[in-house]
Amino acid sequence: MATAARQLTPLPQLSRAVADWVNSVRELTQPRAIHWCQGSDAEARELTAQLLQRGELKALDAERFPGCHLYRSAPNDVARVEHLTYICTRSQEDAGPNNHWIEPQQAHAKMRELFRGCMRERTLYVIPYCMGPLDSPLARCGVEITDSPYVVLNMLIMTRAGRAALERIAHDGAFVRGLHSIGELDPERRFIMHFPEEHAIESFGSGYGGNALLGKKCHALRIASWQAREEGWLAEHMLIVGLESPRGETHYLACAFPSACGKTNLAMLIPPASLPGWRAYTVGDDIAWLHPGADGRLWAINPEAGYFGVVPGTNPETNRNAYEMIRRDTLFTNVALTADNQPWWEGLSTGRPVIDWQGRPYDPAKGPAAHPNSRFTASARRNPSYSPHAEDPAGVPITALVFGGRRREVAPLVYEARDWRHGVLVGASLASETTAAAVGQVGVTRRDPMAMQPFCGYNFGDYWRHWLDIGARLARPPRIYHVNWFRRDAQGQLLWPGYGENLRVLAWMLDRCAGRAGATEAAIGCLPRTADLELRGLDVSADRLAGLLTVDAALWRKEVAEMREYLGRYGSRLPAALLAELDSIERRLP
Ligand code: GTP
Ligand code: SPV
Ligand code: MN
Repeated sequence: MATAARQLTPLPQLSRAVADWVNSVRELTQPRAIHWCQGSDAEARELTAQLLQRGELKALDAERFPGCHLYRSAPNDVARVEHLTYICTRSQEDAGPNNHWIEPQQAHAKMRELFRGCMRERTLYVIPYCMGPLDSPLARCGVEITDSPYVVLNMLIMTRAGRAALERIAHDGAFVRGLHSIGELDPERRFIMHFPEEHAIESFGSGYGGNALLGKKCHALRIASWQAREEGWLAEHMLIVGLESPRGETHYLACAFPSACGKTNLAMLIPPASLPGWRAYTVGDDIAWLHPGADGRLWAINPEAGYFGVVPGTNPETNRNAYEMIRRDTLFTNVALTADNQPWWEGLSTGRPVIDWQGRPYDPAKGPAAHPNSRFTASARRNPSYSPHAEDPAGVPITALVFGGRRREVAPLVYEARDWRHGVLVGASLASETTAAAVGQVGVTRRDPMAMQPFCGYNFGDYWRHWLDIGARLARPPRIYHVNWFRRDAQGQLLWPGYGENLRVLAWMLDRCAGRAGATEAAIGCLPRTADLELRGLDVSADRLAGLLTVDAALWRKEVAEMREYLGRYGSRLPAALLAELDSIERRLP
């Protein structure tokens, strides 16, 4: 039965394929109205006004936080749900041991029953969006259908959404289909399904971040990683930062750290005062699409247009850029409030929470005031360190790739891979303590290859092979590094100050790439000696530095054995080159 759904805005007759799909979803979900997103400021203001009126958004102190709002998600819906996230390929082997899998027809049938009639009292929003600059040949488009106006507001900030994207879709003739409904926010009826072979996503029952803003992890990583293998590029969970040295040269680094392990902070880094002449420029804070260029270098674009960043820990000392950025026109999710209606979170040294993230009077006995995974949504254009090259259609050339995890021991502050092939093993070996960004236990060390464990849309064995193939195509490949800002001493104290001071480590990398910096060779790769790092003005004792740069052979033997066991799970899909690299490390260990 076709509904007489009211069209709130005229259907742009640009793409027949989009219109046909919207019609079929309308028949399935039975919305009361359809709204085609235009992407204008007026539209965002109108949606905000509606949400304020319905009590779903709260305006924050207009004087100190102009244009800022608070949204509280359902308390059972505050992070990604990896156990409910599936890759639905025809062959289970193609999804690999790294993904949950359901056969696609079965998955569609299950989702169809959930979506049937689910928008009856709701408006269906059609969000055409472009991931990447609208004029970039590296950008790719999608359309998200959702019944959550909060999702629309986020997508308007996070992507290039609206009429211009629809025009590009009409021109490209292709788009990723993302269907989303918050359903009843029932964790028992919550699934995030991906169909890489169909370039389609179906997400039901969650309104939160990576589960619901389908352009982000679902499209730009899970589906895009699949597209990237088909087309010969890489879709990665990486920030992109440009560093201008006192010599006046700018180099770009792309860095993969797992969720809530420091990408946004490194992307917006403020150089320490003791290192004059350095400047940092943000290109992206979460996702990089990397393409081999005609010049033999690797080129990167940021597919996103905004930041969906971790709030706790943001303050003028750790990240002044973010702190300034989120003082206006920002959408806060799940932070606490002060008595005078300002947002508050753990890690702020000023103000005091009186209302917690669930809207209850704050009681320390009930846990933190702000949710540990509370987030800000802000336009990249509001970032004081936004790179003037962030929207270059060709992207920026990458000098170094960096992998990093959150590890209290084993991994030193930094080491350098011998070559691309070794670097792929370094990425594949990434392990990190789990964080509040996903539902589940926090602080458990798990393997998270390339920081893509929750995000790779296919078998990791095939993915590592693809990485090796990309390297073989690069005449001037970036050097590859591993970092760990989170190493601790025996008392549990962090050894490294982190944040802006991380520049010292990045500067060493760039000097290495330019053939200027020294290193010492260890079994796991090359490490700086204390003398190779610029330590002027840094308050870290020689003991702590030594601790940061130690490679404990016994711990590394254990690490290699764990890695061998882990890689073994990928059976015949595992490239033999990675085992050869692992053997070579083991042979070199004292
Ligand atoms: P996602 O958005 O989940 O992908 O996270 P992210 O990788 O962008 O992490 P983010 O930069 O938001 O940092 C997460 C948490 O780690 C915040 O609470 C930060 O304050 C903290 N953090 C970031 N960088 C550092 C660092 O260099 N040292 C230490 N100790 N903590 C850091
Ligand atoms: C992450 O968890 O890595 C994020 C936040 O960047 S989310 O959009 O929820 O995936
Ligand atoms: Mn992320």
